[in-house]
Amino acid sequence: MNINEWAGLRVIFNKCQYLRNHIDECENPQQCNPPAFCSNLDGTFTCSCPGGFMEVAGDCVEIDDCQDVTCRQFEECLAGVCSCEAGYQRSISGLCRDQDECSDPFICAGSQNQMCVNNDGSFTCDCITGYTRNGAGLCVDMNECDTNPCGINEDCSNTIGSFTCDCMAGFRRQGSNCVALTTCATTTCDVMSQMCVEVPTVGAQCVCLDGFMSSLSINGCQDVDECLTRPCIGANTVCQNTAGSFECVCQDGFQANPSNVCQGTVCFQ
Ligand SMILES: [Ca+2]
Ligand SMILES: [Ca+2]
Ligand SMILES: [Ca+2]
Repeated sequence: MNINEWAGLRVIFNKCQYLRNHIDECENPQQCNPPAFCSNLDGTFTCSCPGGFMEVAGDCVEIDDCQDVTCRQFEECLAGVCSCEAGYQRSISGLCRDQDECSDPFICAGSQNQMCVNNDGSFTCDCITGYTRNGAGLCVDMNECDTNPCGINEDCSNTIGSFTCDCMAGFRRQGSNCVALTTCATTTCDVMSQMCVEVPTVGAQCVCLDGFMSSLSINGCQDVDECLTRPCIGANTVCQNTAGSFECVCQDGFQANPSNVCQGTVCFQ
């Protein structure tokens, strides 16, 4: 080996030394066990734990600031400090109490027909009465008639936000029931003073004929005494009340002439 060859070997040796000292072990992503991070050093490397962790038997374990902390009800320990759990807030007494999220009037205002329902530690946005949540998550009118909520002889009508129960045709409301309407065929009215009328949703009614008025004291209707209103204005006339009507007749001693005017009978003699 001549001097030049020797020099060449030294160059190669120095390069190997350099490369060995400058290998970046951290290029291997699995060099350290997460969450440890790798630091390349001259000829070596280290694995270090990040902040909040400590090395225990080669592993990084979270430093538990809460290990010796005992929190009260509805509290949780975060970084060694007791804070109210989500949904709770510190009250004047110093304890964590349920937060009434519903005190915010807009908390359920993102969608129509909702109301806020507060509960311990949380709240819900429920559909208001008469509405139900559809597949799209919206509160829409509930068709209550689907569940047949009405009684016997009643028809259900769905309305926006509610529903109604009305008597079927041919029935009328009597208290909480629907009863069949009466008909004139089975109703007896006073033939002298009344006539029968079938009123929709009411049934057969006995109504007073003209010249009669309803009366609680007699069965049927009572004759109107038209003479009380002095309807006879012709000279020498007098009013005579009749059942259902009245007549204007000549006073005693008078007679109707051909023109239907009451004249003293003495004039005809
Ligand atoms: Ca609450
Ligand atoms: Ca409805
Ligand atoms: Ca009369």
